[in-house]
Amino acid sequence: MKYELDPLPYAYDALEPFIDARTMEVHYAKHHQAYLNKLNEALDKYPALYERPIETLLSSLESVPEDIQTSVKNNGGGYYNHARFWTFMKKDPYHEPSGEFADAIARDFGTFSDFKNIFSQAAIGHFGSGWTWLWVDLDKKLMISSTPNQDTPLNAGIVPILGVDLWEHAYYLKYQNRRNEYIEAWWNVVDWEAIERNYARELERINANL
Ligand code: MN3
Repeated sequence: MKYELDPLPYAYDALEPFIDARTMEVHYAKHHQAYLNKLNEALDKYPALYERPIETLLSSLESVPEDIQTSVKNNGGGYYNHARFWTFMKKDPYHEPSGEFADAIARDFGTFSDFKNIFSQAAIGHFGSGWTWLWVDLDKKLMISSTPNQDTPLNAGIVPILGVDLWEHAYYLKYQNRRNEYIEAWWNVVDWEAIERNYARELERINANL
């Protein structure tokens, strides 16, 4: 079966005033949809690949036929990155992490505010389009890194637990070229409960593979 878009888990205007409704609508219904359409178009030549979970497809790109590898990397990456991105946000979230995840932030970055600064600097400093991610390494340490374009960290065996879209289409309508203001506003809609669950799931996955 072809890949499909999950419904956006909230209304287009749910993240106002931090992320405006028009941006959310264009971002989901046009950009995310276009990555999906192009991914399916590429896979139409090799329909057996539809059976692979998207994570598997992207983490083993070398096993994808060469003539569609670039398209799967770019459009499959765009499809996966955005599907994750929507779930990292919600309306009126708790504004600080708690529990084990909060302890890990303190251990690896210092205060919560230190963590946000380091992550924001990585996102603001990333040249051009891409994503900044938070993930857990094999020593269970929290790590921050960025990828260009629609590349995913899955290629390197990394499953991100949080990430922010740095493409101008994510913020240009409201913030124009002011990526720093967009990132500053974005923190207000990060769903820390979801990120805590992602963190717990990653620890389980890492423990299971050790
Ligand atoms: Mn985007």
